[in-house]
Amino acid sequence: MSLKNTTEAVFRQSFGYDAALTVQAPGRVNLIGEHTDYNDGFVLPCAIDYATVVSCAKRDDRQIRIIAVDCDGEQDIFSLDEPILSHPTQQWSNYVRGVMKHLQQRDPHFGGADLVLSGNVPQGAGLSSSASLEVAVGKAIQTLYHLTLDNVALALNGQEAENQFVGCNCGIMDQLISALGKDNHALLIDCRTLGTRAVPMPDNVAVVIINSNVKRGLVDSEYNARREQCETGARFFTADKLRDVELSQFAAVEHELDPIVAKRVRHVLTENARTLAAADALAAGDLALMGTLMAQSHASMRDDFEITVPPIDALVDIVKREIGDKGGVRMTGGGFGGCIVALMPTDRVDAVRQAVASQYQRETGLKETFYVCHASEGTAIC
Ligand code: GAF
Repeated sequence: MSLKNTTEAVFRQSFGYDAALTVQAPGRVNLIGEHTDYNDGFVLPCAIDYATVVSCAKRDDRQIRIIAVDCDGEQDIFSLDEPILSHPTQQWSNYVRGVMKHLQQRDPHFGGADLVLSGNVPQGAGLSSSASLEVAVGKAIQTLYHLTLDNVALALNGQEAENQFVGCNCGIMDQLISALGKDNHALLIDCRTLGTRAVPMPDNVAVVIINSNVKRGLVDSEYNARREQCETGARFFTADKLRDVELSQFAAVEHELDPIVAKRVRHVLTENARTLAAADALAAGDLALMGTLMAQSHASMRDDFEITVPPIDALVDIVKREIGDKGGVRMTGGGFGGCIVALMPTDRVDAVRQAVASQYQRETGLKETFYVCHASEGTAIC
């Protein structure tokens, strides 16, 4: 049964009437440009064909009722007329509560709603299941109540909810690509202006995502530490953000910086340059150049930003050996586990799948999960 059929059927069974509409918002994979978004830099993600789906209807009171199909049908209910506080035990409902609270601050012209949620974005894999939930819930209320907020505002609202309500200090990439993704395209996003350029995916190229299934620990604390190190670097240059620092400027004074901060700054500055080059390489269908840039990105995340872990490095090496210069592969997302992303001719996918199946577990003791994805449209009514 499709997600939409599921949420609509659960809606009918649970609330005793039909949902007025169903919306979806996708997860994402970032092709290149890691830890650059909160430095006002460039990223090149695409939305994927895994999504969170919300069936919904207006209520004529000020209550929000929600059912999470994937959490054993757990429910939450709260009022828009009382201060919206964190749920003490149900983490999933804090994404919904946070979105509602911040939406009220942006545009209070909405009332109650019944919502049923379900999704197939792998959770905890670094593919932005939470951003897709935030954007989907925002889209549901925007559509039900004809709010004048556009999809960029829904993305900013989701980020605000995540930063201020859930307490995770993420950048804007994940929510923005979930809101604006374009079928068969990646988006080059300027995280300072939020301007985007759609970059067509070349014909016969597969987007492969492989989950290392490394248990991710310390992700939040390490993420925040990286952010602080980047801010320290920007302050050294009396810059607002590392986006304002030139590579030549950095090279001239690199030795004066704290060595760890210097490595973090080098990653961000070189990653921004690689991301801009990658958008052009992808647009030109130049998979060999894409491969070189993705390999450099991975090395920079491993050696300078220090966010990869040995099983992820092993997985990247296995795929690299198999695809050679016919494609690219790197870790994707915040780091410390999660997924790798690879671009390759579609006729190579089976060989890569087999190579990973026969080598990854032997080398690391872990079993991978393999996804062949399609670059997809952002949030929409289903
Ligand atoms: C996580 C964050 F949510 C993003 O904002 C981004 O910083 C990413 O890590 C690293 O590129 O997904």
